[in-house]
Amino acid sequence: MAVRTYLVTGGAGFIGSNYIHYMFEKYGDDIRIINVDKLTYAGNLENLKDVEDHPNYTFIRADVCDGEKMMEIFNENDIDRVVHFAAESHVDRSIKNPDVFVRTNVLGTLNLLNAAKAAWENEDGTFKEDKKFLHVSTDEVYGSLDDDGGYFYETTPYDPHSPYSASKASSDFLVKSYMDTYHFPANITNCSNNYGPYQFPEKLIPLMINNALQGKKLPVYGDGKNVRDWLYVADHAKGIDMVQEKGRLFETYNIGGHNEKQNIEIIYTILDCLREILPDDDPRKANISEDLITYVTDRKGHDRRYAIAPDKIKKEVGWEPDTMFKEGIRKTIKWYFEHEDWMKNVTSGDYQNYYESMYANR
Ligand code: NAD
Ligand code: TDX
Repeated sequence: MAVRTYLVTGGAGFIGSNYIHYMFEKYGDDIRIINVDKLTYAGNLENLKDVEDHPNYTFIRADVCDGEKMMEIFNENDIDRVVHFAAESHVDRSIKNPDVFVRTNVLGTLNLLNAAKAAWENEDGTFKEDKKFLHVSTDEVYGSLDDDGGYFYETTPYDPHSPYSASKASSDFLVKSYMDTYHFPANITNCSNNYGPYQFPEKLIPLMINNALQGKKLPVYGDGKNVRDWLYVADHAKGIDMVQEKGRLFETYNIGGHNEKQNIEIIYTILDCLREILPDDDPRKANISEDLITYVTDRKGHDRRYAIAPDKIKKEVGWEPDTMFKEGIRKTIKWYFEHEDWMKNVTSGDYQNYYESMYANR
């Protein structure tokens, strides 16, 4: 079997690094991975320490907004698959500073589409065989659901509310337009909220774990009853791979495991798990208390509820999650608890300024 070359963008981030681990574990030497990442605050090469010496792994530090560089990477490598994760991904940051979201998420995606199209298109406008582009998107593009029911299907009209989700929706439409106009060989996946190792502690789960371990307040937005549909990150990686190999080209697939939880439920679960996992003689155990829960001003435009209907990916591709929430959240908490140094490193430097600016007067 010929070795297949993957171009992964944003591979030093949370989901990208988990995806690279998943792929090397699954395919070993049968694949080559080129990871293109700008290393923003969210990108961390520590996440990939155990693959950095793999002979089939290459890291290139580059900005997806650098169109010439993207073309150069395609010219120098015979890329078979693109998996495009690179993005600004945090809703709260997008509310404070939307511009970089449009730049990276929209222009960056356009550059990659152009580079892949230039490399893969034949003179007659058809595309070379077995070349595929997968655009990693989110359920947030569909908007917000009511408390009392309904799901996001692939046919649900887009209705983004935050600058983040609007930029992701724009990038999805660009990919759709390349498929419709040029017959560009792509898929889009729209996944629900991920959790697991290597997630930057600006997002709900690692932020609450880190704060609880330090005895810091647990800031709950609004009434704490907003609902997210949580999926263990390795199951997302599996879904992406299955869609690329078994899905129909030009199709969108929603990825989610029917695991809706209110934010406040997640926080109680984290506190319970920490009490269970921490040894009695660990001084951090004394910090773990419901008294840390603090209700703060709500996020602007806060989407109420997300819930994915995964019927299509299940039926057409045969994907189902492997890790149920009870097991996944325990594994995740254990991972953060055992990787104190990772947390210390990512929360040094700019993180304190970020935290102050987001939470100090909330
Ligand atoms: P992340 O913020 O942890 O990682 C993003 C990565 O992209 C980082 O390594 C960063 O350095 C890199 N990056 C940012 N700007 C770049 C640029 N201009 N050029 C090159 N690299 C750049 O994000 P994540 O949570 O891993 O999300 C990955 C993708 O999955 C995003 O497209 C996001 O929209 C999507 N997604 C995330 C979730 C979730 O729950 N986290 C759910 C569904 C979809
Ligand atoms: O301090 C907090 N307090 C709080 O109550 C934080 C950081 C979050 N929240 C709430 C807001 C949301 O209702 O928790 C929920 C989850 O928040 P985030 O972790 O910021 O995720 P969300 O806004 O749902 O977006 C995530 O899922 C979809 C990812 O960040 C996106 O990249 C992905 O597309």
